[in-house]
Amino acid sequence: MALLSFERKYRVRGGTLIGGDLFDFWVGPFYVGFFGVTTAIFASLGTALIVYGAALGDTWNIWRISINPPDVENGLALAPIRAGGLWQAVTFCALGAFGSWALREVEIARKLGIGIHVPVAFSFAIGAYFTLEVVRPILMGSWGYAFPYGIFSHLEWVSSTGYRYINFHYNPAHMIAVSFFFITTFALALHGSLILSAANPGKGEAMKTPEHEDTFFRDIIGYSVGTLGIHRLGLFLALAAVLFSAICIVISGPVWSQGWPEWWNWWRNLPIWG
Ligand code: 07D
Ligand code: 07D
Ligand code: U10
Repeated sequence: MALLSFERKYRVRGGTLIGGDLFDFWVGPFYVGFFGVTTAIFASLGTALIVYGAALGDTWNIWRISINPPDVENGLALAPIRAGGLWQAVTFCALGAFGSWALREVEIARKLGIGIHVPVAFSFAIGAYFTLEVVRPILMGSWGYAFPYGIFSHLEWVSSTGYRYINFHYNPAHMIAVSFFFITTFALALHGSLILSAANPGKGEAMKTPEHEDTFFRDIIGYSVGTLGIHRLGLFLALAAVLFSAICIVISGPVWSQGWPEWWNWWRNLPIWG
């Protein structure tokens, strides 16, 4: 019940980006809005196209269903529906749905009078997807370089694309991205455990304060980033992980087409080794 009174106070009209009062209402727990309607249309259409693609294919095994992009030879042209055109339509729907979802987040943030940090963060994920499915294929001259929509098939794509460059671990941007993912989970583990430690000091004791949290880290490493600072840091780390992921894949092919281990020859070729 507490949540309902909260919702009555904060579920206000206005703040929409488009369409004024049209669709400015809720269905059950969900805010609808113009972009909720476009999300529902794109997501339903995209899902229906995937099911249609599965029906055209040779399996209903959920792990093996795959909607493949056109052959590399098709280049950047529109493809026949059974030869990659379906993949193109699904990609269009996916971008429509993800973009609509981000804009719906913006409208909700505007209603609440809060910042748009959440949609900005989501935009980085959309950016990585856009890089994989649109930017890199265009730079390489064919939709055939994009990943297919299937649970196992998209793993095959990651593996074969990795081996195409001999050992993807040698990609310097992949190294930075992987490290940022590791740092992100490390930071979240530290943050989650620190907050819970202050909230659960022991039976019968009062909850401890942010000063205790600060002091823990001053005592152990001589510095505390602060209670707001850790959230800024967390967001930065997570977004950097995704940004460097997008960089690592967009340079694979368009910028460097040999194996990634060879890229490191610049080190051996430094004049300082004599
Ligand atoms: C927990 C939030 C909930 C989201 C979930 C995903 C679908 C797909 C569609 C059958 C953390 C919902 C899934 C709607 C069903 C069909 C056609 C987010 C959480 C539960 N992958 N990937 C998975 C996607 C890429 C890679 C799982 C999407 C790139 C590896 C799931 C995309 C590369 C592994 C999945 C995408 C890549 C996975 C769990 C889009 C590099 C695994 C995801 C749109 C980024 C893991 C069988 C998860 C696995 C896995 C979805 C893109 C690599 C099916 C939607 C091409 C190496 N990916 N993926 O928990 O078990 O995310 O695979 O870009 O090992 Mg993938
Ligand atoms: C693209 C997801 C976007 C999602 C969106 C939302 C729905 C709705 C609905 C649940 C980017 C979708 C929402 C569908 C769902 C409901 C209701 C996120 C995206 C918009 N790698 N590698 C990465 C590691 C190796 C290779 C990134 C580790 C091998 C290739 C990350 C290892 C080879 C590519 C990463 C490892 C190889 C990558 C992925 C270890 C294979 C990429 C994260 C320990 C032989 C991909 C932009 C990411 C990339 C990528 C980690 C190993 C190849 C840094 C830890 C050596 C080809 N790898 N990798 O990008 O950069 O998320 O993509 O071995 O393309 Mg790698
Ligand atoms: C954080 C936090 C914090 C909190 C928090 C959180 C971060 C300050 C205060 C939040 C964190 C959590 C709750 C923890 C758990 C979260 C995760 C592990 C992340 C992963 C999340 C999930 C896996 C859940 C994903 C669920 C989703 C996306 C909801 C699915 C909803 C729908 C399908 C409906 C979407 C609504 C729309 C489109 C708006 C419009 C609505 C309508 C028109 C009505 C309904 C629509 C129809 C009838 C049409 C049908 C078609 C649709 C919807 C399209 C979909 C197609 C399908 C085929 C399904 O920091 O501390 O605490 O809590």
